[in-house]
Amino acid sequence: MTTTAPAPSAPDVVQAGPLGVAVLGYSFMGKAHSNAWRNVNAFHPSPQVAQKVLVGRDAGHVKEAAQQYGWEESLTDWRQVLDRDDIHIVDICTPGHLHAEIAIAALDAGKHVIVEKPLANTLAEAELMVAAAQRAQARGVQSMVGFNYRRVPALALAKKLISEGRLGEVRQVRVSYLQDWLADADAPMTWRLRQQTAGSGALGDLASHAADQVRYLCGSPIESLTGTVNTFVKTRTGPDGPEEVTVDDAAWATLHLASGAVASLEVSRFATGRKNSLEIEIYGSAGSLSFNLERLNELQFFDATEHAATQGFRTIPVTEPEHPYLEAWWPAGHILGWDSTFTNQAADFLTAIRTGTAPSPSFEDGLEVQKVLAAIETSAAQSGAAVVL
Ligand code: SOE
Repeated sequence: MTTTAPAPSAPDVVQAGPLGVAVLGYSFMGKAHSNAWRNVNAFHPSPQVAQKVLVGRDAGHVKEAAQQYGWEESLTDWRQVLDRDDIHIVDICTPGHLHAEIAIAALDAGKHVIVEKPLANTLAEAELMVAAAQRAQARGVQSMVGFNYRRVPALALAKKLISEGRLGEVRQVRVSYLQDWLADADAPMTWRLRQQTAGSGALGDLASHAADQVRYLCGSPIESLTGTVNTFVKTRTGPDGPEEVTVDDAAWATLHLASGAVASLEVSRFATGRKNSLEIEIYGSAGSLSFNLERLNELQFFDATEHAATQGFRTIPVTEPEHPYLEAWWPAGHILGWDSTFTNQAADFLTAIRTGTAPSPSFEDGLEVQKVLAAIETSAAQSGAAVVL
């Protein structure tokens, strides 16, 4: 008797020709993602996209933004893009409280979905999103969470060096992500300071990147942690007068990885003078790496296997075509900026869609980061007690 394996289900989505994109949200992240979709055709040869629709709540503002960022049209209702055959990719750059509803509806409608980090505002939402992503994946519909710093060439190189064993056994990691845009106590209320819309403060905004980098670079799950959070300015002026700040301004944690490595994490939007300082140091038995986003074309490498007389941290200028992502860009020595990481991210997502391979970081990765954020909050609420993830 012969058994026939079930035929793989045909993807619901078009795999040839330009892929139509809709971006939801047109402020900071919507602008960064729009710029990526505009540039990806020019720098990354294979996948072609068409900038179809920009969606936002304010008809006048979104129309203006759509014209400025190169979109064919603008809409105010995200549901309309789900009914359209010319939209293949939905890119969600809205405040966090809308991520789950939109992502699940879009995946169920057969659209490939990319969601800006953090994946969701709560663990429960993130779990529902993972379930929707798994249902969609079975139909060839892809999803990804936008941790764009995985697409910094120097950090992708760091990952490669660690994977190749150039650092030996990784034992210690220090990651800090410091900004100062809230240090002024008179800075106004925004959606990022309301738990209802943002989920959390520096945790979701910055610790999500930091925790993702720890998981990505070390290639190991985070098993347990202790943490604390703080809100320095408890009231801000909103549109209707004084309003309570319901999220953290800064957070700290010690993370224990399954590999045995230990990482310290510190994030803040109150670090006066630090504008966008993501610093990562990784110490292994055979070498160390150090990176600062404010010098994103450089990676510091200490090779402990070199002769002691000539040892020392040296700067690798990460601008060669041999380095990750850079063959698609400029000649050696011609540096990239923060915006290029989003273009690299768009290119990776498109390649995954074209080749039918699961993109990374997945919604599952987003969920794992969400667990870290929730555990830091739990630990903080229990006076720094250890929390197992
Ligand atoms: C704001 O703090 C922010 O834009 C984050 O939301 C981004 O993820 C980070 O890349 C830069 O800072």
